[in-house]
Amino acid sequence: MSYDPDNVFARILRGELPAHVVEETEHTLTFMDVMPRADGHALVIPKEHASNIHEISNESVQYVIKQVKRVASAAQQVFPDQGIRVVQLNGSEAGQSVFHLHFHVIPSSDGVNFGFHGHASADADSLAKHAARLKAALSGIK
Ligand code: DGP
Repeated sequence: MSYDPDNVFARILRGELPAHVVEETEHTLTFMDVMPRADGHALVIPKEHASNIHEISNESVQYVIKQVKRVASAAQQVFPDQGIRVVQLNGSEAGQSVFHLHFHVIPSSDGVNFGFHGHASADADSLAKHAARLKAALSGIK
């Protein structure tokens, strides 16, 4: 599909929209999902423009997957009693709603409704708190 350079994640990358950023690397950005499925729900995106997994270059996807692994490890440290789900959707038929490739990293516990999307925006204090906890955990992860 053709990439829309004005999708919300592209705008976050350009600094045109705010986000609770956990970490920026040369090739990726990690920030809190504004409609979290659970506390600590983070998103990892490439800086490369790609709508979905089919469009990302082999070089860029390596950086993204490495960062997903680091963020999953950080989430496990911050939420030691939970499991960590990594989810990635391609195409509206699969439930994708923002067409810039992204990986969800979601702390998950028994009893969570596994229907996928959150329904309400989280308050800014909660997003900032979880961004800070993940950021602190990431500082110790290679
Ligand atoms: P997906 O269905 O996989 O395309 O998930 C898109 C996610 O993006 C969804 O969980 C909500 C989140 N989201 C949508 N708009 C924004 C935004 O402006 N900022 C942030 N931080 N997250 C957003």
